[in-house]
Amino acid sequence: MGASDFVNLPNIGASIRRKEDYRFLTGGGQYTDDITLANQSYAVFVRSPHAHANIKGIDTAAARAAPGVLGVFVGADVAADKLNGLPCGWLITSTDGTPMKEPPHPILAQGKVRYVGDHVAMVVAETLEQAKNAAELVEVDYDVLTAVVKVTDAARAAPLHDAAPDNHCYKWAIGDKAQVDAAFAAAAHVTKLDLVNNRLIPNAMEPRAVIGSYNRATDEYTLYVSNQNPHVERLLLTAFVMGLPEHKVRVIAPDVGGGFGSKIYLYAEDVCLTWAAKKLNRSIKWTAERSESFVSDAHGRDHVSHAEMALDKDGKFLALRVHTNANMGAYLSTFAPSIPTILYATLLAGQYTTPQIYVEVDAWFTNTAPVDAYRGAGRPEATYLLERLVTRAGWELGLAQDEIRRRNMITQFPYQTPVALQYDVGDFHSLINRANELADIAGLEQRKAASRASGKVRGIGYSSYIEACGLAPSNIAGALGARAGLFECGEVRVHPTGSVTVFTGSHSHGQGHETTFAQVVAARLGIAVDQVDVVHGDTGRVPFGMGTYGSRSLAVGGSAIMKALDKIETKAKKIAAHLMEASDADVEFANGEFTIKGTDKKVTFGQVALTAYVPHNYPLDKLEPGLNETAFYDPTNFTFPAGTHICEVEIDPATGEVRVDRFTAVDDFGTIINPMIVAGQVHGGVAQGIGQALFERCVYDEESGQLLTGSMMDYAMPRAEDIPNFTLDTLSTPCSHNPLGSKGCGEAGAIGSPPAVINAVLDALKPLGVTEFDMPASPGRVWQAIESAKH
Ligand code: MCN
Repeated sequence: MGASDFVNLPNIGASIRRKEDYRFLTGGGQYTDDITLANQSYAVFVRSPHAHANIKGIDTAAARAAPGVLGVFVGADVAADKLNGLPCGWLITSTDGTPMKEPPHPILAQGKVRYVGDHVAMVVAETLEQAKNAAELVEVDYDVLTAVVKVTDAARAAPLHDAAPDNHCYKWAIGDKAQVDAAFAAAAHVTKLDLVNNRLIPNAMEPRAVIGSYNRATDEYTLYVSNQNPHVERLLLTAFVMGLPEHKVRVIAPDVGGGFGSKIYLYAEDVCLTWAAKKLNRSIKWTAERSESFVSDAHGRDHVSHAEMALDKDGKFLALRVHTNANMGAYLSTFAPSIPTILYATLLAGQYTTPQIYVEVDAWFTNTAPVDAYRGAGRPEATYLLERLVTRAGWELGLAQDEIRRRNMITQFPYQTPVALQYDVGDFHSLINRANELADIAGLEQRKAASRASGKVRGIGYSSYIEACGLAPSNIAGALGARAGLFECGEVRVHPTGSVTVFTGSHSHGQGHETTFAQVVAARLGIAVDQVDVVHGDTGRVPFGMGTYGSRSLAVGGSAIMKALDKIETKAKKIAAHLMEASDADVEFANGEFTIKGTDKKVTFGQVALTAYVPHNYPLDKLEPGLNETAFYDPTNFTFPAGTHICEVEIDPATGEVRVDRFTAVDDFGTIINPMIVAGQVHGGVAQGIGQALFERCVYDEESGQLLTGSMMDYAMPRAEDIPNFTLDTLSTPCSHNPLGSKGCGEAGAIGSPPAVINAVLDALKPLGVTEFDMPASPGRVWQAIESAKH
């Protein structure tokens, strides 16, 4: 079925309440920590208190002798058992043709620690309290080394790894430098900008948690883990680290309380518990404390960039030149190298016709927690840089924020950017026009005057983003360095009574797949949504899967389900044709009924399902019994959601406090399955974007490498009172290459919003002489900027 027919089916575009709400709102969710296995013990990790140190010795004798202790494991035990380090799933090749530096990432430190929170030892005991007490008794003799935390200091700092003597991981570039330089030489105007994209700490509501268990009778492991992609977790764990056959390990990611990217990765804890479960023949649980999450979850962003835009005298973009230093942290996390390259630089065309773009990225190791994908993963960094630069260029040329954007927007599709991506569809002018209407630009001057009258300043900021979701055709991903395919798998199992169970390789951890995927299946089969259940997150039940990230689940996972439904429909038509004594070519299927053109013959979907499983009247020579189909779908391109976000802020110059007064987002997600769930996704994403723009900033002490923002007291997350009621709308240009016409929506809010907020802050502060500002615009920093501008 094509996307144009699909969008008109019942239940598509319906704001059905989430099937999972009853479970979650009544406390019925089952998260990893809620699960207790027979014979369960508890693990506690001894983590490095130093950012950079050699380990001279570890004395575990007292810990081993402590009450209830079952085992104490250190790096030497890992080495003795010949476990590999954590693998990196993406290879970036430097401009000189050499592969990125890929130092070992041991699951327990091998002679050296490289960030505060690095894993030194694991203690397993009968109770959590006993494990904690024994962990206190592990004596580690450290020889402390100097630490580096800032990406721009890495080149001059003491090396973290033998494999990277200058702490340099790779230098990567895209675009035609000579053409860009020529365009700059001929430009009427050049706008320049230095900016920092602040490091963020993910803070999913549910901390990471793991239970490792082993069955001696069958030689099988079961791993419960709060994770976004259980099959990928299993593949990395078995094939790359432990050398186990995959079928001997079952990974279950039950209800997961948010991930935002931070639960994509294979972490040291996951391997340690699986490994020790067999050694001790016990099931073992570990649940991160919040302070452990702060130091050990993969962080996000952390770029320092210089950008230049060349323009003609009318404000048309001629060329863009960008250099970015990206912080990888102490080790390469699972997909880290791809974030500041493939998912960042390729997005720097934005919505604009900039004919020439050249981007250079240097990635560095520092004594900080590893950095990897965090909601948006590279695209927020690209959007922030570009949308700040565009607004600045407009101001320098005396053009309003919407005007400079309009002058440069792409209008012809498909559009090939100079940085590899090809946008299939879009309507950027309609998005900005609608956003302008909803944001009441006409009333802005009056609102500014009212703010002034009360001693405040008011400003407005635009951001017209485009992003790439549903990564990516496997062959292209492979050519770009991915060490995995990026397809998805779906299985549709029709039961004899006509109800359906769908198995998807995507993982829902707040996105509502159990509802929206059920809507897709119910719409196609003409049955009620409550007749469809969705199963995910279990390698023992789902055939295969690449998981959830990059807002891919509907566009890729949903398309796999659509392919399986095509197969179901084809087979069901044959059964129906047999029942109606007709040719299957004459059978039509709509609204759950099979009919024969030009006759009044019909059979229902339920009758066909029953016939498939009770094949008394069945063409067994031509058809197998059963109605159960599996499909794999490999996308042929990214999907390209786009939108314009407009933020309006009011600032009190006396305190530096920024209040977001209005936030308008008009987005194009193609065909929308459930508008309420999509709005929820946009709300969450924009709230996170406002968090980055106004509050959140991970700070390490530059001398000691200690994490200064290591708790909720020091790391400011946005609260409900910080977020206004959003004004949202959507327009649709259906994705041209998947059967749903849908584009991803899960990250758009976090991608589009930060530059809108900061452009608004700068607009408001212009009359006070403030011209530059790095996120977050927290009161102290804004007040400081206002004071500095006075002198
Ligand atoms: N949807 C829809 N119509 C569309 C697009 C999506 O109805 N045109 C629905 C989907 O069917 C799905 C939801 O909206 O129910 C999000 O879909 P999609 O955009 O495909 O994104 P994913 O499901 O792949 O979710 C991943 C995305 C990412 S990458 C991050 S990070 C993120 C996010 O989703 N993390 C989240 N949203 C989150 N929401 C919660 N509550 N928790 C997280 O950790």
